[in-house]
Amino acid sequence: MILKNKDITELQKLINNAKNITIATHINPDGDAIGSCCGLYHYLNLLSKNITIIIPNNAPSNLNFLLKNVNHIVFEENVKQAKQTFINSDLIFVMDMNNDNRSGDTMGKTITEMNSNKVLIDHHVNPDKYNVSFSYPDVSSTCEVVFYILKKLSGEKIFNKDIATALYSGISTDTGSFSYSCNHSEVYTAVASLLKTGIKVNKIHNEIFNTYSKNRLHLLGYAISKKLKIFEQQRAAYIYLDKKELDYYHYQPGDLEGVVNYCLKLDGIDFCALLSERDNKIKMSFRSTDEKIDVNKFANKYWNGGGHVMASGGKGFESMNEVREKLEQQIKNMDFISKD
Ligand SMILES: [Mn+2]
Repeated sequence: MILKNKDITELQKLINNAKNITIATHINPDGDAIGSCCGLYHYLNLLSKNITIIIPNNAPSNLNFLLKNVNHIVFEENVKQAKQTFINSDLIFVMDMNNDNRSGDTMGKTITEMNSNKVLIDHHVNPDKYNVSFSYPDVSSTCEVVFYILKKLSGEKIFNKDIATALYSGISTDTGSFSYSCNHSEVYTAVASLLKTGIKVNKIHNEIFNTYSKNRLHLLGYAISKKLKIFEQQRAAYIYLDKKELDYYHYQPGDLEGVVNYCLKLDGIDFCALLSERDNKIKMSFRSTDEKIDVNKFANKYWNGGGHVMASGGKGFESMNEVREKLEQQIKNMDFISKD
């Protein structure tokens, strides 16, 4: 991945001139969102800046270890303080999202209203315009992009354990522990550099992936054994979970993280979806095993969403039954394979 010198020079200037820096990311922050914010935070901390991370809502509890000793505000819990922090900041970083709206309506609007300089660091397709943009859809994760930026700004020696832990967390979660979106040798070179700081991969892996509650594990078992529909002929499958089922298993944010991928463990399945009922919508995740099945396009065309070629999300505003009917028709028509 080649960064443009012009962007780095511009970024350097913006950082030098900024005192108060705010780092923002998307709603329902995942490992890459939190990791990229924290990696950048720990770097800027070395430069003695006044830094705040603002996340729209709480991160899943398995990511809290990254936010320990990090100055951060949860927007929905503290709107007033969060808004004031945005107003006071002379530089805003927009991380792991392609436009302000991905922070949710209120936080998104707040970011858009700000006149301060804004820098985008992301790997989703179709980004909006920012003062400086580091948008690399072919890179595994935003954390990997942050790695290259920091290395270019200050050299590899700048990485410490805090930066490395955060960036490693995002790279490993966004690649499903190095099982997809990581066909570039560069990502392993980046990880090798991070490991030189002395971080322990097994410890981080345990923190992130092996901290299920009993309820979460039971919910996973139930979803797979009772709520999985398979369409062998179309090589497709999906899991659907109603609100009352999520309530029964005391659903916590993050509990469905990775559940969609279990459908792809089936031999002969190339496209899958996870449908889960939320307050006024059906939340949807899509995955595919092949670039030819572009689930970003599919989510964009039919389900008010998008993301990446092989991993995307969307939402349906009808009832679960109606959404399922529509999806099943699309599966039968093989609409997930783009015809244009
Ligand atoms: Mn990401």
